[in-house]
Amino acid sequence: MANEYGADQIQILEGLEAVRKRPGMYIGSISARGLHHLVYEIVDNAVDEALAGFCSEIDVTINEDNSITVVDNGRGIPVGINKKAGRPAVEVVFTVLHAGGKFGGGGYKVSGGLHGVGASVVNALSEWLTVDIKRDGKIYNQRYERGAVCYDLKEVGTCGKEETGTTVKFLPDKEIFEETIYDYDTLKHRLREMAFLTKGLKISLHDEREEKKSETFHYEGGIKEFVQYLNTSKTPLYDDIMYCEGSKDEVYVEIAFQHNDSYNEAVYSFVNNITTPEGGTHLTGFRNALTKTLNDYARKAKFLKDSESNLTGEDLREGLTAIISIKIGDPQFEGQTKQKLGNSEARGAVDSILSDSLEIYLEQNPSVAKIICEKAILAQRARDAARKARDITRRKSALDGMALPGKLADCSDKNPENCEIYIVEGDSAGGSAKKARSRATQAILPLRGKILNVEKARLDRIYGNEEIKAMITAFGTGIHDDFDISKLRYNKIIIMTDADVDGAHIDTLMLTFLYRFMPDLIKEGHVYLAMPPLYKLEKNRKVWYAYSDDELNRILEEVGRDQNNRIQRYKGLGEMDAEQLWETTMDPERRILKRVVMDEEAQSELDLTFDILMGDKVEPRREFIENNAKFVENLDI
Ligand code: TSJ
Repeated sequence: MANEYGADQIQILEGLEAVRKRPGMYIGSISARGLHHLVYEIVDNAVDEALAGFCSEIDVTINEDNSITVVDNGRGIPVGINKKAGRPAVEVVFTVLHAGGKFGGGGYKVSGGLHGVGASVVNALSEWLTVDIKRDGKIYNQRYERGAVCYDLKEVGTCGKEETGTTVKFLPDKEIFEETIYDYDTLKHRLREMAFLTKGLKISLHDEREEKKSETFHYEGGIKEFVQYLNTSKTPLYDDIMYCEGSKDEVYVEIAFQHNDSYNEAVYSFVNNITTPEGGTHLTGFRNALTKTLNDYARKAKFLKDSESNLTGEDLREGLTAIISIKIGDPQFEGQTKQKLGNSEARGAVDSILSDSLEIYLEQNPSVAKIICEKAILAQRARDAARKARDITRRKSALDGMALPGKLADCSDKNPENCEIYIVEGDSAGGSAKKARSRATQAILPLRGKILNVEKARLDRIYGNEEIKAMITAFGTGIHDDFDISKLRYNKIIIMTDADVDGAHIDTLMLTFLYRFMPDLIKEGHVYLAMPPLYKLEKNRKVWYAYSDDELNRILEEVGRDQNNRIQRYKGLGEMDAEQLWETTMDPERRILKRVVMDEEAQSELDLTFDILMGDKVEPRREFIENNAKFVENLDI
């Protein structure tokens, strides 16, 4: 080693050794999540340079060996001797823990934020890391292995004087990480978000592995374009995207929003470019300003009469897509997961900046103001109607004890532990299922046609829907605040639909309803999908059922592909008689069920996966199950 070993160097190695011993403490996890964090950490440093006004482009490459290269065209990390450490500043950046912001040149340090742990942590957790700096017409280079300096910073060439920038290349350490393969889409998602949050900054991503890919994200409009992007598949209620920015009490605030014709609120908040899913003071400030300013306007413009009550925040945020992005010097995070912003000055800053601009905007754009107020007034009415409908159902169930839906063929066993309910698509399949079932323990509830998409309907329509009302009363648990899982009347809720596209769509709609209104049923593992067979094969008076094309081929291999084979393709449950339906899909001894589960690792909560459960007597389907166990249905359509 070229450099001399003093007390300082030993301390440094001890510091980075602590990172290697407890990586989770510094990057959260050693799973794929932590692996990707390494990239964000390095990119954050380059974004800081952009925020300081000296960098316009960042290039990220996943190399063939899953190492990562990040290049920026900033000023280049300083190479001069840092007085305190007696080493080049760049070496300090990569070898001293928490050295990130020590010599910052003003502006906001993104990397000081929520998971900003500094480049030295990335270095400590990399098999190797190299840095190349172009500055003052020279190119400098240094290499590290598992955090240790390989050689002193050296000059390796020259370049044009105005040519400046930093290149960092690193290979995550296989001794540390459980997963070392980078996922293109994960990086793409975060880099696009970064580009939206930093207007004017151009960020490119390249994949140099087998399937070569490349994309560039560059938004002059910043978060205004972010809102436009989020509303791409929606129908905006007006053309403008409201935008404002400003600073107060050393908090820089940027807000963009636009309403669409849906009923969902999609408000995302960020602090120093990091998402705050649990909100905090900045979100509170946003909500206060929006509610107060719009109510003041609605009264002044006589959309609300003196006798009428104020529009609630919830009403005003129906169909709202918004981005709130603030930059703050010393963010304080609170709550159990330390993800909720606590700085009180952020509340005031967001509130006053939005209130001032929104008031002026509404005055100048009365047609937009009118649309927003009218949408909220409709939402208010729907909410009142929904409350009344809910009160009626509550009173009903209190009076009649249990008024079960007429279409339900209930089971006779009254112990929920033994009972299951089949939700069946269509009256005719429902009829077969009623004949086929085991009366003691299996209840049948036929549903007519497609069920309501609860993502696209207001509460009053949802509560008024016959199919949904029937399910709610049959399950017995109530919904939302009234939900009580101990009242569940069936241990298994089994959705049984045709094995075709329409059936899959109905499954999705059903799961959306259950996920939104009774998520605990899914969390506690009470929800299942039935698996009807796709084919029936008859030969010499013997019968086989196949649940996939692969399985059909396998059976054909076994029994021989003779002329006299009779293969029937089931197009729907209705084509099976009661006996066949029992044998293939409902008999607990022989059926296959998929249990719907929430995927803990998945990025979105809405990702549901399936565990597959089999009847006891079926052996040859194992392969099929292995092939399908990873099936994921994304409900966010
Ligand atoms: F994190 C990191 F160190 F690995 C890293 C830093 C990685 C990458 C890709 C870029 C950077 C980085 C750092 N780009 N630009 C900078 N800028 C500075 O460090 C810098 C430059 C000049 C001055 C100055 O005051 O003259 C100050 C700073 C902090």
